[in-house]
Amino acid sequence: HKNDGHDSETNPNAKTISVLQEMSDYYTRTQDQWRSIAYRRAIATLRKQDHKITSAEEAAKLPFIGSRLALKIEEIAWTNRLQRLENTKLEQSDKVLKAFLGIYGVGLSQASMWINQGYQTLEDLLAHAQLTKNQRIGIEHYEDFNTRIPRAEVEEHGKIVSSAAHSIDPQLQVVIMGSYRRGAETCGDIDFMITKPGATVYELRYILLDDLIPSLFAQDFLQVALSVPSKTDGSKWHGASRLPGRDGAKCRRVDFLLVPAEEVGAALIYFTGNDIFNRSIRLLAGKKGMRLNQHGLWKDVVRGRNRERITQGTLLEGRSEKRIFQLLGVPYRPPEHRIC
Ligand code: DCP
Ligand code: MG
Ligand code: MN
Repeated sequence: HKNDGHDSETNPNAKTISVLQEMSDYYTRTQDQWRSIAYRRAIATLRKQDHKITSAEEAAKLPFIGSRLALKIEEIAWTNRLQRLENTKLEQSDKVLKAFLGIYGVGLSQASMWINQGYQTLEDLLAHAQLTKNQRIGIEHYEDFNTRIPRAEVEEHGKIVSSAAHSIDPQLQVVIMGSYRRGAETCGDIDFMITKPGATVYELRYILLDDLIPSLFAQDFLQVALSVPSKTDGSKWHGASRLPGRDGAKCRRVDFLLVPAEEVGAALIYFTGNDIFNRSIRLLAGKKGMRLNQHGLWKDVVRGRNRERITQGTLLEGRSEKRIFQLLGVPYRPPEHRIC
């Protein structure tokens, strides 16, 4: 989840937060955006409290917590559960939706389409639905891809990728990003940034596609490719890896991001996340008349009538993560604190 397990033992409102998070996820699935956001805001408020909130009266005085949410917080604090959440768990349609959304690459529209077509289980889909190659892989690895990866195992995958990279080119740098860089105890997938001093993304693509990926397949480390850049376009490779020669080792989702040296700072911010932190820091850049993306921080972006971008603008900074924070006028936030 969004909190990377930081709340789990330490936060006095951990239980309340996790129940409210489940409610927010439920409303996201049912496309009730307004409620989903209301729950997320309440969670953010609770996370900042230094003691357990046990009464509706106290809860209602906090920012972003209305009287109805306050009553729910009281109910959770006293009973360790929320009747409203228990009710959602009995909804058959939500169970199916949840299951289908757990397939790699499947979003709400695809999942709802299958449900409307009458499919109820993963077995139904495998037997009767028209599936893409990736959807089939996603279902075949359903359990593995939905199991969190312990931090120590992420590091083992990292060692294999680094040593393959270094034997191809000692100048290649491999950094583990995503929830791992934020310090999470367990990760949903393994995110690698691949960079090399002076190299363009064009050059990195050749190294990845001609050397690194084949070498990792040859070691029986990579198992499948899900999404691959072409020789001329793209900077992301998605697939799955498994620690070779281990009985019962799980197949893990892995992502590679190719980053030219002059974009490393912006890529560090983008690929460290989390996704909600990224949204808010990009919004902040926009408010200050700048634009932040995975390539850099830009100024003087020319926009048309409908705010559509006409020019890229001028690059202010791409190389240094700290400098980007500085130019945005906000104190540097270490990765462990980029959880929203
Ligand atoms: N990212 C983003 N917006 C998205 C998806 C990703 O900004 N829609 C960025 C922020 C993420 C990073 O890419 O932190 C890596 O994406 P992951 O989906 O791998 O997410 P995390 O690594 O943060 O979490 P998990 O442990 O679930 O993989
Ligand atoms: Mg990740
Ligand atoms: Mn990822």
